Amino acid sequence: MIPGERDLLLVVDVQNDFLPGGALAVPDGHAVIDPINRLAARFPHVVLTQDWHPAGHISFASSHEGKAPFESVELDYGRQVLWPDHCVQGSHGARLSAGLHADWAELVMRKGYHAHTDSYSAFLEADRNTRTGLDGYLRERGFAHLHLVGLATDYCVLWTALDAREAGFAVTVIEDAVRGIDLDGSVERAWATMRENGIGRTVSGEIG
Ligand code: VGL
Ligand code: ZN
Repeated sequence: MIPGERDLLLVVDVQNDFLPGGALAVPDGHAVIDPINRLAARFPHVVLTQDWHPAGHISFASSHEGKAPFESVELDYGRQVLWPDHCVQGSHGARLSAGLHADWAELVMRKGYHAHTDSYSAFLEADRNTRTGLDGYLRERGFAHLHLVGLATDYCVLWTALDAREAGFAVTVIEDAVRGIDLDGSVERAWATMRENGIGRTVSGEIG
């Protein structure tokens, strides 16, 4: 497949905190960087997402008395996994990896900036009601097919893929350019859910 004008490479959350040494390091997370750089060089259009939480964010275990990271709580919008403090606005951990070479990216879409709502998805926050505006932006730009890469397979990539599909885009996840956190088999479940929802799966060698 050769990327054209209606194809977009959507690079999810390739930030220091999700990479080795980061606050919420995804196992083997650094392995996505080389394939993403190769892909980014092939796509005429690239958009990046950036998890961008205020200090004291509701998704942080430290914001909930007696709770530890990777436990969960029931919030008004449903169940929320609690994470170590990560991707705090302006911090080193929140920065996009310096190893990422995609200077021609046309938009950096920040998400998760509302103190009381998380947002794994780059389209729709965890209340499943507040929209980020990305759908309108991509539609206005005329993109039809989103090719997803980045971190993490079972959280931000999964939810972004599902909401992109729901919004009517064709969606393909590039498996060697994603890695997951994998809490209780969540990576396996993520791939199954994506398959059931018509999301394609390919490898980076098929592109370019
Ligand atoms: C993510 C957990 C918390 C992700 C972001 O990028 O997948 N996961 N915040
Ligand atoms: Zn987050």
